[in-house]
Amino acid sequence: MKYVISIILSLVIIVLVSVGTFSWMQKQGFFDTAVSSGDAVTYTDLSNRSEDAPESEAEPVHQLPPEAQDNRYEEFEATNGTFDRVKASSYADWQGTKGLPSWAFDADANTTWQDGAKDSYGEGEWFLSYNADGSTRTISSVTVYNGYQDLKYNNDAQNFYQLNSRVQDVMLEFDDGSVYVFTLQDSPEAQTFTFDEPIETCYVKFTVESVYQGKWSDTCLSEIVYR
Ligand SMILES: [Ca+2]
Repeated sequence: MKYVISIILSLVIIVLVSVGTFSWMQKQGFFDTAVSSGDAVTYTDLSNRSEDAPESEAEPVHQLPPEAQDNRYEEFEATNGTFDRVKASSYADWQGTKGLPSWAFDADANTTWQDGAKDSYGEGEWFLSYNADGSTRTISSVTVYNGYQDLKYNNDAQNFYQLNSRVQDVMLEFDDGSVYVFTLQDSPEAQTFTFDEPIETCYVKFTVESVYQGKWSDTCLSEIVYR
């Protein structure tokens, strides 16, 4: 029994001495790292890195803009090729007047989009063209049929092309961040603009920057064709 008590006491003393020594060494800075005060510690957060993330020659990321998922803008089918969906910032839909966004993308120059902004001529209104499956297309040019083209409303007795407003300056945006601007003539003739290099993109955003003002503030576009 005496031996057992001695062993226990010895162990307690050893533990107390060890703890005391450790505390003293800690206070003396024995365990401090070699970083001197004032050095900034930097680290790389790996939590968002995927295993197969490309290193240097990264593939371009083709991502639709937020408007494509924004339910405030109605989605329409586009049937004139290249992209199969279109949204617009506004469109006319009131008594006696209708101008759906899809009518500027239906391969028919006699059907027409009209802007839905009641207190402006439609400056800043836009179309977003994309595919339902998010896939890309390679675009070399854009052809625009400006204004209200329907021949049955454009005759000697009346001229809806002149009465409505037409688009003047246009801005085009692509998913790689590139931006193109061009100026349309005030003419119902087809007008084509060709890019220096074809652009692979999952969307094109077409924004009306300025207009040729008609008697009415409704700005019209009869067809926009990306090829
Ligand atoms: Ca049309």
